[in-house]
Amino acid sequence: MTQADIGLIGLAVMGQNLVLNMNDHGYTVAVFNRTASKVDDFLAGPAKGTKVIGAHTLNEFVSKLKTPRRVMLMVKAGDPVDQFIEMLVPLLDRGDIIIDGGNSHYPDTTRRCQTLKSKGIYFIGTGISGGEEGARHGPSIMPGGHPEAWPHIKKIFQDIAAKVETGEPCCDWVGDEGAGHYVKMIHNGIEYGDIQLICEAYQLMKDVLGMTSDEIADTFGSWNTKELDSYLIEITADVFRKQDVDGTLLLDQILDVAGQKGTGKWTGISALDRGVPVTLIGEAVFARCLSAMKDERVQASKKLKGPSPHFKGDRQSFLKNIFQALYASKIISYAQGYMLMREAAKDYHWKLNYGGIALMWRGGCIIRSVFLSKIKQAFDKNPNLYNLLLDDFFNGEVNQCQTGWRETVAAATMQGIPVPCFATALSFYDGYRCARLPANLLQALRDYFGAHTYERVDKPRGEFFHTNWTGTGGKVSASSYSV
Ligand code: 2AM
Repeated sequence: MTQADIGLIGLAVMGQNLVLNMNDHGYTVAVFNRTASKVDDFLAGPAKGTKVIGAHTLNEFVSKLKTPRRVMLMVKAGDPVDQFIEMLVPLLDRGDIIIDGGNSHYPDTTRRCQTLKSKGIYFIGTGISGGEEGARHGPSIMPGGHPEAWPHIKKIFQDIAAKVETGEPCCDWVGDEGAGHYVKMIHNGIEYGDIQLICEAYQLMKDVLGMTSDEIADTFGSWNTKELDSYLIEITADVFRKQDVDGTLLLDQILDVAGQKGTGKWTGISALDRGVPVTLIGEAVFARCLSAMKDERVQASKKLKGPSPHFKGDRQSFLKNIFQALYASKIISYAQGYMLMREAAKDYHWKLNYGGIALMWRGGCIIRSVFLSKIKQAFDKNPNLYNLLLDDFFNGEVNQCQTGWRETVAAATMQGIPVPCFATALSFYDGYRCARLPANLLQALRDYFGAHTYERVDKPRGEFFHTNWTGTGGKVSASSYSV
């Protein structure tokens, strides 16, 4: 009987395409799906003529697998993953491997690692990015979990992953427990930021410069040959050329209400939990929330006054400024994302390979870009690089873009155009490079109204002082509780 190299459960489009991708690379894949008819449809349709083996029960599916058995789940995140794990465990042996390739939240992956370890089953939670196309022809794959399982899946995963120009696969071991899904979550958060930055550039081009869709398409097309060379900029140019059935621009018919599935929000929550100022992704999530308040915005637009956009000046230099604002803000966003990964790695005792993560994102995934090679190079040069902004290359790039970036934020503000991500990136930059922030006043106020105490510049860190600001308060500080 033919023995499958790997089994995959969940024949939605991502699952199907991964199976076909594995098949192309010479692997025999067994497949199963809750709705068994989809197995037959797949075998008679997209998988016709391949070596894919169908199974109609879980027992049959497991019996087709070589040992150690490798079972990949591509089912809806949440309960379905736990349900399948529960059904699979009695059918598997010690040393077999379950891989969750869905968009699971990383704490679930960590929990599953712990539960399965006690049963002798290895577990891997892997982020997979690149959409349907990526899954079919080479996604970015970010696996984490039990490292003992990695040698058993490394070859398959690296074979099916996207490759960079040098031939390196966009897949490497990320770290223990939920590290793979954590890094995928950060990828998605960064994707929220990248998209919002593009949208802010679009609004300035359209509402301030009054550019036509063809002009905007050409501009993004030319940006795609420069430092911003990336998948998202490339498809943006395409979008500005896509006509609706009646020959008008399709984009103009699309409602300005953003959807979201939660990974940007999870990134923001993780940033707040760890106290890391990932402001750009936060603003990108809130920008989607604001867009979703369509009816309220329509009402407010009739009442709330502001300047009407108009443009005087040199159009080409304003466009260049927008480019610089986008590029500099993007650098800030990635620096912030990396700051968050570093803190999470500290909290969870993960050893993350930061250059490797840039390489995994370099190809195959939605945020793929030439820019990520520069991040890889920065970490190759200095694996202990504390912040991307401190790398000479990125420091130089931000510096070069600074004037255009400031001009863009200033012009947008004066013209009444919202640029939450350009602006928050600039505020972060100015805050990060500020040796003395006004938080001395903040501490004074907290001590004034709540006796929360403060540290002094002329005393060692960790010594706390309280002042009786009005002369009427007591001497007792509130250090025994925090609000
Ligand atoms: P289905 O084809 O039977 O709906 C993506 O939705 C994949 O996850 C599909 O393969 C789907 O199976 C599976 N899925 C969704 N919810 C599920 C559940 N509660 N139990 C098992 N599989 C589920």
